[in-house]
Amino acid sequence: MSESSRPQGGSTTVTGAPAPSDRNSLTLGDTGPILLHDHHFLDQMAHFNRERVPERNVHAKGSGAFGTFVTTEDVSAYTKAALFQPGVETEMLARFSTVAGEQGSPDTWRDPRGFSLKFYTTEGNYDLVGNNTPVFFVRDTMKFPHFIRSQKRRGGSGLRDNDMQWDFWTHNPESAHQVTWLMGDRGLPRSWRHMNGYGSHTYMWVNEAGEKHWIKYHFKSDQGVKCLTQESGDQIAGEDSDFHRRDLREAIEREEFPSWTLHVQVMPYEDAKTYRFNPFDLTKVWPHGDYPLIKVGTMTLNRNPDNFFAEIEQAAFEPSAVVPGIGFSPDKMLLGRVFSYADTHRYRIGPNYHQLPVNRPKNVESVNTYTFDGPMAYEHSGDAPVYAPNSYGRGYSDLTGGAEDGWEADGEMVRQAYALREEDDDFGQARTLVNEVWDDDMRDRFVANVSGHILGGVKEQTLPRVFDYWKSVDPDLGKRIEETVRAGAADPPAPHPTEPEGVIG
Ligand code: HDE
Repeated sequence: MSESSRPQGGSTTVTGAPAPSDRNSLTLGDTGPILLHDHHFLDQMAHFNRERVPERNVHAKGSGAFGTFVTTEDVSAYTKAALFQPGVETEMLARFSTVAGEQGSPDTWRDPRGFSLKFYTTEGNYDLVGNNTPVFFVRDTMKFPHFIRSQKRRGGSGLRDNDMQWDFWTHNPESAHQVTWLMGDRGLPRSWRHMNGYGSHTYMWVNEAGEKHWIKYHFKSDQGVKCLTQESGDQIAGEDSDFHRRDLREAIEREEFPSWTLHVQVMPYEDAKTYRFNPFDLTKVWPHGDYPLIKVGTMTLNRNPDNFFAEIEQAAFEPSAVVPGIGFSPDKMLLGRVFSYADTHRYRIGPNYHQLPVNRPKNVESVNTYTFDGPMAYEHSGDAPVYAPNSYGRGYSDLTGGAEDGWEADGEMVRQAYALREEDDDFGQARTLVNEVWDDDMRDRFVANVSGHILGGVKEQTLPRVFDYWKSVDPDLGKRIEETVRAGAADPPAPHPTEPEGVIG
């Protein structure tokens, strides 16, 4: 096409000039070589070669939506955080995900689900990066890379391997509570709309008077909790690997905006010192009888992302993003995460990931950070002083003394698990879940799920440890699992009566 017949509204080059063609490269005659000065072709090809960022090394498959969090109750006795003051509405982003699967993996594989929230508050962004389970597999960050590798793929074959998973779990018996959760009904949610979210860790809240409390977050689905049977999950995985991503997007398109009610459990600061088990241990829940749920507000998702890459793939959630009135706790998992996330973003997205529109603290009056320059730096402070303190009027911070969200700690440097208290064991809370929370149908489905998973490749040498693990949770349960596995077939799952087929709950 000659210059004179260039279509109106055509594309441009990356530098904004009219692009010559998005259909034909520039060659010397119709069979000659492509010319090096076809810069538009070169730009297109070179950029295409770079158009992916690394996927998240865990939680790679997911999606999300924007919405609002409204604080409907008065919890100012516990926190001074602006977003949790009565009546405050805060713009937010949620991302849901599976853990071990890669970008293209099915949404309905059995796995915990990520429940990541970013609140764009007036005091800076607050990220609450939780899961749909209140507990986790291990209680020391040091174990996390090993745990994740055991859930992903073998070094040699590149295949996933159930034996590797059980080998890890049974060598780390503190995993029993979370594995019980995972293999139960809630290990396979019907959709992201039909699952609860948990902050999982113990966090600190600090009120205006400086008083501290330990808290746990619970986001209860207003859609109700619904789950899939293993059979349905497997079937859907083959038919529509994006089942959960599609469900959320289409629900919002239909204006059926999903919502969750936030509750917190609140433990007085001093209680933690003498509570009957370590309240910072991430493999444990706090009994609601001791610390009942206190309502805080409602989160509603009502806007789909306009662009998946910009707003979901480049979204960077980090437990280190806290605001005044919210702090960490001695949970060794949480403390490890406070480093890990920002660091993975620097690698995965780039050191200036905070400047991207989805990650910017957009509701604060101004950002005045002495972190500056580096690849793709966009926001800058002009000629303002680049050091602090300075005598040219650029502000800097200078808190000294006790941290308002700190806690007392003393002792020698050690490498050891938390000191054991009266009820600090690995199996007790898993036993309570199986025997006191579940009914017979749930237990039947659980035995079928566990046995089916074990039959999917767990080696003879691993099996005795697996049976002991479940017998430690409950002798009868362990025996049933052993018998089912030895018979070579998992019990058929209990019938599931509700709509659509295969939905429980
Ligand atoms: Fe994560 N986790 N994690 N995790 N996690 C990541 O951060 C990590 C843990 C969770 O939607 C990574 O941006 C360590 C618990 C969610 O973008 C990485 C430890 C809980 C997401 C990382 C844990 C989570 C991640 C990978 C051991 C629930 C998805 C990419 C202490 C309470 C975030 C990324 C999103 C993602 C590290 C354990 C939830 C590598 C070291 C416990 C929902 O930084």
